[in-house]
Amino acid sequence: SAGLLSTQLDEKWKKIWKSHPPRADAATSDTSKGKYFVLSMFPYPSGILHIGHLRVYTISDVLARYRRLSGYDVIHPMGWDAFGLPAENAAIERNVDPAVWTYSNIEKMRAQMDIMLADLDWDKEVITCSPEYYKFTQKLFIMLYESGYAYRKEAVVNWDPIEKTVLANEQVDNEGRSWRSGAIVEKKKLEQWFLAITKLAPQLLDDLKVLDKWPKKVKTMQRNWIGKSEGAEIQFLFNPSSENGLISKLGLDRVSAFTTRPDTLFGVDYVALSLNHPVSEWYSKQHPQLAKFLEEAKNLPEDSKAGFKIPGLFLSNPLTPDTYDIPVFVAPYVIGDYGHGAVMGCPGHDLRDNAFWAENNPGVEPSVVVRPASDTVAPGEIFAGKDGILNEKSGQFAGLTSKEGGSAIIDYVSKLNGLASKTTQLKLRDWLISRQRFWGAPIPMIHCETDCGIVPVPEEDLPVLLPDGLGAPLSTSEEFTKTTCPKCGGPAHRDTDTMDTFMDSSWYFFRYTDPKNPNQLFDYEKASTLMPVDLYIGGVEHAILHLLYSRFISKFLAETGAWSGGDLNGEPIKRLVTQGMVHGRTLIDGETGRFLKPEEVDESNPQVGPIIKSTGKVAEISSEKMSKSKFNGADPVKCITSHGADATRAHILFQAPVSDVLNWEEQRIVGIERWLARVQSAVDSTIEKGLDTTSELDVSKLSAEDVKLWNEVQKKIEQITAALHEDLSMNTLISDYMKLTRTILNGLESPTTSPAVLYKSTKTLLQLISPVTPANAEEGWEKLLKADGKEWTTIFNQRWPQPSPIEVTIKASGKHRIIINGKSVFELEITDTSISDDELIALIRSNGGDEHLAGKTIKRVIRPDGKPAVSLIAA
Ligand code: ANZ
Ligand code: ZN
Repeated sequence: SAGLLSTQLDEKWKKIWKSHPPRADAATSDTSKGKYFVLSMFPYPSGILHIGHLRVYTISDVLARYRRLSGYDVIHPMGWDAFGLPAENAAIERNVDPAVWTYSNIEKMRAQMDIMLADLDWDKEVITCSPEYYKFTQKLFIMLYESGYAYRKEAVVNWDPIEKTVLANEQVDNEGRSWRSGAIVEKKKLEQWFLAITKLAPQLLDDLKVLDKWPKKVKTMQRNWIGKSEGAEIQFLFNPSSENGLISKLGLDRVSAFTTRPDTLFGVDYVALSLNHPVSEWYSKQHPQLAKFLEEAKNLPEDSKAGFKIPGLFLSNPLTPDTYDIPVFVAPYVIGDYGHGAVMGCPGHDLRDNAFWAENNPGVEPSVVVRPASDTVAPGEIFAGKDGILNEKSGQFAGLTSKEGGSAIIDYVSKLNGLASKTTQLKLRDWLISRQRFWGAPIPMIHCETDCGIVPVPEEDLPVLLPDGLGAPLSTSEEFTKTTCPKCGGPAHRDTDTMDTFMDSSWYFFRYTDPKNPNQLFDYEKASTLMPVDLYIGGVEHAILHLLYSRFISKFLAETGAWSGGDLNGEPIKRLVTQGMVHGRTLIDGETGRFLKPEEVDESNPQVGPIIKSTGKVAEISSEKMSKSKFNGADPVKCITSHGADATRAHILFQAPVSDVLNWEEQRIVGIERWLARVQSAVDSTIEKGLDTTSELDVSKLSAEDVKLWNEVQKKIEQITAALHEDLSMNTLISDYMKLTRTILNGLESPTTSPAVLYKSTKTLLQLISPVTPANAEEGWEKLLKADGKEWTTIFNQRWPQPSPIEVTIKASGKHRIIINGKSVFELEITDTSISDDELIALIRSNGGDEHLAGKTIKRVIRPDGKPAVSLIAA
């Protein structure tokens, strides 16, 4: 029978599932295995479901459906990361309310997820820009504030001159460009809100150890981001008799510097200060030239060699406390908020210091205090290795290795005058969350104009609603800004910053556990039962920030007792899978390098490849990140409308392992379509053969072929289950489906296989494919039930198949071939054909099998029907 087209199948089953939700039947649903939380990174509602979304949501949908079928109480929610710049820009450009724009996009994308047959818990949906949600983002902020994790600080911030907003350090790339606009970021000083993520840095670092189901690569990225350096803090004193006035005016009598190389202390030729170091700032008031330098240097890159020598100012090296001979520079290469914002300059051993020294003290030889352990340094070069030997300039420490020498010097100085001590430093900075933008959660703080300072908005007044507006910053709305102080009732104004959208996404998975709670972020019990997330799937581009912020907030929430913290020290995610990018098939004119539109080539002859219509030459094909300018984008919805959701889902899983780049080639979907047609024809032939729905198989009546088919099906159950349960090898999953379908079709063609085995095998096939191709599975299932004279009930109320291989007793006595893990190892006389498995294993072991089975356990004993052989599967 021709059956329905795949696209018609989608429609048919979508409709039926709407009125008979496949999960409504709580009575039959067995959730004995406990909860399973499958989370996929929620999308930004751009309005278009792109191919990357299709990939991630297919993976999560398949795994959620599989877990549900296996008896887990699954939560598989969806939501929208709905605040952020694009809505605001759309508002400004097109004069539409960002809320209207966002909600209509959400509407469109929900429908697109429906088209892909994603089975989502829509009753748990969260939308971060809805007041019901951001009320609690605001409450979370106040909780952080009240626990001392949120504070205000004047800071030099990264200013994106195009987007006109402050950016977090993380949003600026190595070249100093904004991740948003690509513009070179400027430095500006503003009062900002920070979250003290560094307070939890030790835990964030240590607990990477408990995340044994995270990709190594992601953990390494997080570790490097936190960037813990072991080293020392060294203090350089000002001459107390000098007249620089620092001591009296600022209470400053020293400069502290962090170093990872205390072994180079004898080689300090200068000290350099950051532009905003208190000493730099104080001196800039005395020296107009320095003030001018600071102004200019602000916008210089961090690798600039510029410097300003503070005239007449000298420090002493703690090794020689009374000699004030170290000059002091102000230099943009010193980072203001790393270490102490000061560097002990060792131009003899550090490349950056060397470049700086050469620029600012041309011709003056740097001090060299360490030599390489083995070879020598070429003339004109410096030794910057960390594994040298201290030379004769290092006095009593000469001859020690860098490591020993560094420790010995710290010990010595700390005893001598306490001016050195061991410390560690982090690269991680506190999280700057203030944004001067409109489309975000307003920071729920009030600035009293009388005496109360900064006061949190009382809980009963939350949420602080965004005013209606078309994207202008909140500071421009007097109606929003003007308020009264909750403490004294006097005049006050609201904080006009909104929160970084990473704040919205740092806790959304908690909200899924209790999405409608009107009073709290979530209920303690609910979150403590459902968290941590068992499996999180998303793009590797979120490996650092989103995941680090989520870990921080989750640990904070555990610390404040909002949830139990689970069994992973408050970690929110047990297992993480980062799916690879989807690349598009890109056509290039080899002569000009020009990207070609699909309509510019003739692809009617697959043998020759795509011919460029205008030149008659063959176009080059490559696979590249999808972009409009390369005409290589793919529209998932279009693919689904022409091939059906099932085929599209299977295709995207089949093309590459989940973590690899996937080269999207739509025409290859024909292989999947052929397979799905074979599945339906297996169902049809099973019915044509005459249904035998006997529930118990009578093993003694089975033919050798029956047993073979049966056991192959069982093996596939095992492999497919492993792929879905633990390995997440979704591409081999699809090839296993294809092999199993072949096996069953072969069985159907054979005259000696029995209908009972075929019926059970076909049923099993449908169940196994149901997570990936739900409409085809349901269609086949309905056909089988109908042929059996039964009413349809959904295949999703069935339990996941369990393998039960048939073991057949040895029928012939005499010499048997012994096969271990597929390899024939020796021959053995077996006379007792009714020998038990255990006796048989003992017999094989004692007759030379031990050698082949050393350290292994026997997983399975197979006695092929009627053949003089025994096969052992051992691991
Ligand atoms: C002396 C020295 C000698 C250094 C030498 C290195 C090599 P990591 O490993 O990244 O932590 N440093 C310290 N504070 C700084 C700041 N605020 N801005 C720029 N550089 C700073 O780097 C630590 C090293 O970076 C420190 O060790 C210091 O230079 C520099 F042969 O001290 B070192
Ligand atoms: Zn007040």
